Amino acid sequence: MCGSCGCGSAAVITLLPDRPVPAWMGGRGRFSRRAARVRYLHPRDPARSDVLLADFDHEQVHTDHEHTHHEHADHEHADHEHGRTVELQQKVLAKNDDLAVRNREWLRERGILAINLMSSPGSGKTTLLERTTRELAGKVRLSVIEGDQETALDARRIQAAGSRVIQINTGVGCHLDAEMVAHGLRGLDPPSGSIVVIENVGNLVCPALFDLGEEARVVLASVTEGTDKPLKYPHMFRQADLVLLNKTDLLPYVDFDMKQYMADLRIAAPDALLVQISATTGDGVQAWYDWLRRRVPAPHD
Ligand SMILES: Nc1nc2c(ncn2[C@@H]2O[C@H](COP(=O)(O)OP(=O)(O)OP(=O)(O)O)[C@@H](O)[C@H]2O)c(=O)[nH]1
Ligand SMILES: [Mg+2]
Repeated sequence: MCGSCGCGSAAVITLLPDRPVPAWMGGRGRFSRRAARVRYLHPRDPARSDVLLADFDHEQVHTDHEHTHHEHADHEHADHEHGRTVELQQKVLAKNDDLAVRNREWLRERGILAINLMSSPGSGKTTLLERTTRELAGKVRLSVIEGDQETALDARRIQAAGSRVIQINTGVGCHLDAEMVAHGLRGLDPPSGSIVVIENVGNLVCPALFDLGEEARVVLASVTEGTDKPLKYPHMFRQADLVLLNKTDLLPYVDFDMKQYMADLRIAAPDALLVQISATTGDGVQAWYDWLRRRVPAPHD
């Protein structure tokens, strides 16, 4: 899991004896500081775009790791023959879950539905959201939270397509968390009766662990990633309400076994709906639009 921020709280890490122990695990290595920034891009007015809404870091979270480490060092560190095993604490995830509950309440009180869109890097999340923005304009009120380690490139694409958008840059972090999304939601201020799609940082591992307060989870896979992903990344697929299999226009050119994929997905995510799409050509996207439209919440007065 993500060693940079220690978010894999239940992870067991084995350090080889000749490697320096990083500071957050009690060694003298460099302390890893994780910053996050939230920026707003107005859909039409560049003068009101790129406003820095929040600039915060997660030093406290890391300090908690350190603190816990020193307090419980005797219990948690076991010396093994070939290394040192450290069990990290559940604190980060527990704190995140509390904040996610608050996000969910915040959204429910306002009649807003949030969807957590997750995938590997480059599966086509932003391409799909650009098309969705254009094709559902005037039918569904949509806004987007963009999560990337750096740049506002994806937010600018969404802005150009016409949706309200907030970019969250996670620095070294490899996933969004509920605190970042809370900042993003307040900056975005989506209207009642609308949908917010949260494009998570491209990563098939860590985002699956972090509840953001969403109502539904969508995993976007693509045929160029290979057939075996549901079995190799079961945590990501297990929690999906909908799996979109993208880039089907490339099926004639890639080695992808659709029958095997469907069978494996049934094992990893028995209840997930599978929809085959091409975000580039638009094939199959109507089923995604129908799925979205069925979930539009009633606006509050
Ligand atoms: N052939 C084909 N290419 C696609 C399709 N969808 C996206 N792409 C291409 O895939 C590349 C990555 O697309 P993005 O939409 O940026 O992917 P992403 O998941 O948002 O990427 P990250 O935000 O970096 O994780 C781009 O070159 C897209 O043009 C598709 O359905 N078919
Ligand atoms: Mg993207």
